[in-house]
Amino acid sequence: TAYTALVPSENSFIKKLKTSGRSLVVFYGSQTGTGEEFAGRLAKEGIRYRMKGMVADPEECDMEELVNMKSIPNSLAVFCLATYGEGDPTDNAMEFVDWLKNGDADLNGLNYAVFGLGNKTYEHYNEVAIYVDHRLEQLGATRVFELGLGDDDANIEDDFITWKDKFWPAVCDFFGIEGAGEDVSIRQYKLTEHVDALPEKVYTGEIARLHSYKNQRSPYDAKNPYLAPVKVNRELHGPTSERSCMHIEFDIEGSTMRYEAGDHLAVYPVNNSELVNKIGEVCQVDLDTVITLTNTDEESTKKHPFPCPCSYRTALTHYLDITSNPRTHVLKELAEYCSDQADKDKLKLMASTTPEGKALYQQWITQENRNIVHILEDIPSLKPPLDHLCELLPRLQCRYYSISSSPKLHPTTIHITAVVVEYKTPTGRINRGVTTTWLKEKHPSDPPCLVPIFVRKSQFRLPTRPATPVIMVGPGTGLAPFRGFIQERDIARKEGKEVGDTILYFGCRRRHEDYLYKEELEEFEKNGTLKLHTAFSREQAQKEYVTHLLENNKEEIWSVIGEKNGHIYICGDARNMARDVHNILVKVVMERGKMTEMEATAFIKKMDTQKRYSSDVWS
Ligand code: FMN
Repeated sequence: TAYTALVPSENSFIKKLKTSGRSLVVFYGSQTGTGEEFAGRLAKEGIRYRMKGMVADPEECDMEELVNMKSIPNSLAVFCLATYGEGDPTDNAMEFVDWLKNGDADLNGLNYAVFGLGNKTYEHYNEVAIYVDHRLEQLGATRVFELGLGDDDANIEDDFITWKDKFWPAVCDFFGIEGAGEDVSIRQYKLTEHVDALPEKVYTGEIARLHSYKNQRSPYDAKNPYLAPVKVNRELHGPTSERSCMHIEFDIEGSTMRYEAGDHLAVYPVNNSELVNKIGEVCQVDLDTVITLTNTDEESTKKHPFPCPCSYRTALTHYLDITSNPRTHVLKELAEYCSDQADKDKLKLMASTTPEGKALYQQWITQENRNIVHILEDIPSLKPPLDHLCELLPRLQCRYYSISSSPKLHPTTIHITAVVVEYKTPTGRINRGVTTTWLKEKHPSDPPCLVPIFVRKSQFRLPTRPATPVIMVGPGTGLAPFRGFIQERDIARKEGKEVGDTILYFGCRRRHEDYLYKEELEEFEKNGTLKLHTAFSREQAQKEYVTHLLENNKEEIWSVIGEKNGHIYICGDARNMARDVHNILVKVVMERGKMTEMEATAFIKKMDTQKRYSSDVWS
């Protein structure tokens, strides 16, 4: 409105920068916290170069103010931006990117740099960062340092620190800053211990609103999850399988929660109590101490790193990620708390960007897969204050699962299909997936086991007209969303609607071992709802996968996608499967559609834009 243009609002980052004597602002587009963490690290490091920095969430800022950045002398705006889905910005950067796209702001005089967060297994690798970097220049801004791209499939931490190492000298060059200051670690949060905290004022695991788990109020979302009772928890694998796959049904009756087949279910997990206790022992702290961590930067919109006040136990159980491999800046800050010089040197080396340091981090942290508990165990002289550790650890994230039911058949329950993650690390330890291990123990009971969940809408949808034929490629738990799709097509058929072919490609190791929902699928096949193609990779000498079946069914594929304007869906955790399927489709279109490779690729691309070619893949 005209108002905000005249009077700097709460959301004026320029005003904040000016009143606190800062010249560096680091914006982040982040969904699961990595981009936010990187932004925080950059803002903090600015002080070494006499550029006092501030982190900012574009969703909470008037981004139009970028045109006025030049009113702050020697100022710099950095953007740490993740890419999602089909090359989309994160929720919090959506509006900003739209503004760049649709507007024609004059950004002359704005100095900037962009670091992108992405994953090479996705087709639209780092598209948001690439676009923003290019668009800012187009609008007249000055690129101070080249675009950096982080690949979360390889080692994004390495990509980031390598970029950062060259970024700062370039910034110094650009602004004529001479010599870096001391590399001192400054605490971001101040500790308060509460001796007589009133229990009703203390958070016990709520994501945002105090007592939100006691008095639940819809609508439910990421900040306000619904505590759903577990109604069913059943093993899907046969007794000979060495793995476990759970079919879980959450009760949503009376919650007003709605979902559609193809949506995702987010689950907030809880950390294992043995790991939590171990940290308490090493740090020699009573985990039931109630604390508040308060940001020392008063301008920051983030007052606390997690809901405070809460006990250390709550923080370590509900709010902090204690099972991932810690990033280098955590090791660097922890190094100061080693009483043994050799231990200190080792941590510092791992946090450095020297080739030896990177190699050691790669081996000792990444390959040998150590989490914070393993590090504390293996470096006995390391005794960090627990409040500092809590400041450094990243937030525990919710996990997303493809919903495996249709609301048309199951209006009051949401189903998921999840493999229990458990493996031995090179140091002989057993690592367990936080969420699946926790869910494994949740069975129907009275009182019920409650799990904090919310539904995230997806783009993964059946065609609006049931008459449109569909091909679904879903090996392993990639079957999940298709179970919902098939249920929906079955209902349409039983209602007497005209339903096009519903074709499923499913694959697993052996039919008696990990063939998920075998009876259900065979029943759908028998009643005429489903055409089923199965590949059992380990039942014969020659490995057979769904991709092999696709290669042998070119006629059927072309009939669906070429002749009947049908849809094709791919889902699964097979890293390269989506690419393989894409290549096979190009071949099918070339052969059956009599097109050149270029025309065939364009044909598939068009299916993509028409939402007739969708994938829901994870790696
Ligand atoms: N990276 C890409 O480069 N392109 C994508 O299209 C893309 N889609 C993603 C979709 C999902 C569901 C997930 C979980 C990740 C995707 N990624 C993609 C990778 C993320 O951008 C990457 O992991 C990044 O580090 C996340 O940053 P954040 O923690 O700040 O949200």
